[in-house]
Amino acid sequence: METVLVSLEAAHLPGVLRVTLNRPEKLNAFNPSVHKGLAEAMGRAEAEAEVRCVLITGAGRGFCAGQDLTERDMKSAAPIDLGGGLDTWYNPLVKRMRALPKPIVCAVNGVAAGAGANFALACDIVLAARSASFIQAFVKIGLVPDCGGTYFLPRLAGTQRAMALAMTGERLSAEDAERWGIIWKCVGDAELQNEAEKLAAQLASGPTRSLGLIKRAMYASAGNGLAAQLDLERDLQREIGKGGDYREGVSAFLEKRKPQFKGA
Ligand code: LHQ
Repeated sequence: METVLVSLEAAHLPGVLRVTLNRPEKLNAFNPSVHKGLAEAMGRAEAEAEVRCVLITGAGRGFCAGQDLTERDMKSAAPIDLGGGLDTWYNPLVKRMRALPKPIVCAVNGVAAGAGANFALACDIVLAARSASFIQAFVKIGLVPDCGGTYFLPRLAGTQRAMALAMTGERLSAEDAERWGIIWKCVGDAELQNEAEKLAAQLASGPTRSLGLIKRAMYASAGNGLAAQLDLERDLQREIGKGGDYREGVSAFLEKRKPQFKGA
C-alpha cells in the first residue's frame, strides 16, 4: 500500500498536487516510507511547472500522529540518537516546504500530534475540521518539540501559549487553534475537503510567482527589522513587476474582466 498518495488531478483540480498521508490504521504516523513519499511529492512540486499549489491532507480519522513510535526497539540498551532522523527526514522536509515558491494548503482532517502537528504548521495556509485537534505530544514521551514547533508556535501564538502547549501536551481544539491564530480557519467536518479544494483551486489559478514571493517575504519577516523588510519588499516588487501576471492583472482590472494568470 502506498503510504503517501500523490496526484495531480488536471481535470478536477487543475494545478493542484494533492498529497494524502495514507496510513490510516496508524493515524498516518511518520515512518521512512511516509518520509520517502513526502520527499518525492516535494520533488514533484519543485520540478513541475504544472503544479501551482500543493494540498496536503490525511486519510481516515486522523491527520498525523507524529513519529511512528513502534519503529524503535526501546528494550535495547544501545544509546538512542534521535538527531539522525531529524537530519535525514524532518528538517529537510520543513525547509523544502518553506522554500517551495508555491503555496501549500493543509487540510487537517483529524488529530495532529507531535511532529504531525508541526508538519501542519509548516504549511502556508492551514484549514482544520471542527473535530480536529493539535497536540504537542512530545513532552508526554519525554521529548522536546521538533519539526519546527519551537519556531512556529511562539510566532503564531505567542511565547506564553506556545510554552504551555509544549510543556503540558494539552490538546488544542481546532476552534481554539483558529481563535489563537495558529491556523487560518476551522470549518465543519463535512465541509473541510470542499473548502480546502476551493482554496487550493483559487491559489492554483493565481499569479504563482506572486504567491511564491509573498511567501518568501512573509517568512523572511520573522528574522528582519523593518528597514530590511522594506528593502526586501522593494526588491521583490521590482522582480515581480517585470512578469506577465502583473501586466495581465492590471489590464484585466482596466478592462473590467477576470484576470487569466499564467503563473509566470
Ligand atoms: C500510533 C501512533 C504513533 C505509532 C497512534 N506511532 N502508532 C519523535 C521521535 C524520533 C525522532 C523524531 O521526532 C519525533 C517526533 C514526534 O512526533 S514525537 C510524538 C509522537 N507522537 C505521539 O506521541 C502521539 C502518540 N499518539 C497518541 O497520543 C494518540 O494516538 C492520539 C492522541 C494521537 C490519538 O488518540 P486516539 O484517537 O485515542 O487513537 P489511538 O491512540 O487509539 O490510535 C489509533 C491507532 O494508531 C493505535 O493503534 P492500534 O493498533 O492500537 O489500533 C495507535 O497505537 C496508533 N498510533 N499514534 N505515533
